[in-house]
Order: sequence, then structure tokens, then C-alpha cells
Amino acid sequence: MIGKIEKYIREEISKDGTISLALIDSENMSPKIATKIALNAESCGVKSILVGGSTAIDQLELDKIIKTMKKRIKIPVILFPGNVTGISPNADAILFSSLMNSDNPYFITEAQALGALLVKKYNLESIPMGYIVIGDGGAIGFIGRARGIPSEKPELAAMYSLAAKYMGMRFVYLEAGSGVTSQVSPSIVAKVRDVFDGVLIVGGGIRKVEDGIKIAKAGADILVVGTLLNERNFIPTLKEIVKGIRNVRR
Ligand code: 1GP
Repeated sequence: MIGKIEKYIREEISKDGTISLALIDSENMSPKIATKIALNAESCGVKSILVGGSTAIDQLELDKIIKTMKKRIKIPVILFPGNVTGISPNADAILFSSLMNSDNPYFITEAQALGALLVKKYNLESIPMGYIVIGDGGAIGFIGRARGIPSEKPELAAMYSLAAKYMGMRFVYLEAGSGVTSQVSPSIVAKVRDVFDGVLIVGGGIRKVEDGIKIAKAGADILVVGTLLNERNFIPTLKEIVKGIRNVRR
């Protein structure tokens, strides 16, 4: 069943064409700094804050960050967990993901089984998502033992995305990896868009409006921006990205 947060995300996509979400890595900042970044990102027009990270293991700190942030921002906070430690009762929803091209079953179904009862206990809205690593995937590629899809093989990404759809996943996230220098290529995004009619998220290495526009034009519904937020004055660039990708869908 589609919950309140997913409904909100879908409505924002219908209105704007392509939307941006800001990713905060709970491992690398204090609740105060994270909240300041979230407030600034909100002022740029991002539609939600994702909180997570492939090496985020401090669940207490994650919870503190989300609690502090929730007091100040209006947009929803969605968990983007890299492991069972990425679950907090104070978030609005969770991207309940399977790392589809991992070589390790832990990241495909085992962590999900371990975390599922906690999601239920906390009454978190669960958004089913196929998570697919493209290229070497940086930290998540390494930690998640992903067999990254080569950039020149868009049809492989399409196969995985279609499989995600047939397994009932309403979201697919094409991940190049946090802080990487080459983003998911527009040809991969376009090939996936041809077969996947759910919500298509793309992230990894997006720091310039030009990169965002190419990915949005290829058919992404959502762009995730993370590393850019570590820059002292990210506001003008993030505003440019949010504005630049609006209504440029193919
Ligand atoms: C990482 O896709 C996200 O999981 C965001 O990547 O940090 O490179 O923006 P960046």
C-alpha cells in the first residue's frame, strides 16, 4: 500500500517533473551541523532529506540527528539505510532497499529480514526499492560487495530494473557512489526509463547543474545530492540544480 510520504513524493514529481533530495551522511556530522545543512537544503527547494550512509553504524547518533532536524524542518526525513543500524523511529519513512547486484545475500535479503521487525515496531512507512550500483560504486560498492554494472552496458541496468518492477519494487535507485567523479550515464538512465515506470532515483557525483540536467532529461524522477552539501557555500549550486532540473523530463 502506498503511504503518505510516497504519495507526497509522487505528487511533487507530477508537479515539478524532476525533484531533488538532499542526502545527509549521519556518520560524519553533529546533529547541529546536520540540522543547519538540512534547513539550508530545504530553503533551496529539495523535497525531502535522506539520512543514511553505507558505513553509518551509530544508531544513537542517527536518531539524535533526526530528532534535532525534525524540530526545525518541514519536509519529510526519509531513511536511506546501508545496514540494520540505519533505522530510527523518528523518521517519516524508510527506503526499504535490496542491493540487487550484490554478490552477498546479506545485502539482498538478510539485512532486510533482520531490520523488518524494527520497521514494523517503529511503524515506519516502508517504500520498497531496488538499489542498483553502477560502476565501482565507491564506498557502497565496496561495503555492499556489489558487482557494479559497467557504464557501457545500459541493458544490464535495464534488466535489473525490470526485475525490480516485477518483484513489486515501486522505486529504483541507480547509484554511482557517494563522491565519485563520474555520474550514472544518461544512456543508462534512458535505458532504465524505457522499462521501469516506477519512481526512478539517480545519485552519485552530482555537483553541477549540467550533470543534473542530463540525467533529468534522460528520464530520472529524483536526483540525490549528498557530497555537495559538505561544501561551505552549497546554496547557490543546489538552488541552480533544483531549478535547472524542473520540467526538463524527456
Ligand atoms: C550517495 O547517491 C548518493 O548514496 C549521493 O551521492 O554524495 O556524490 O552526491 P553524492
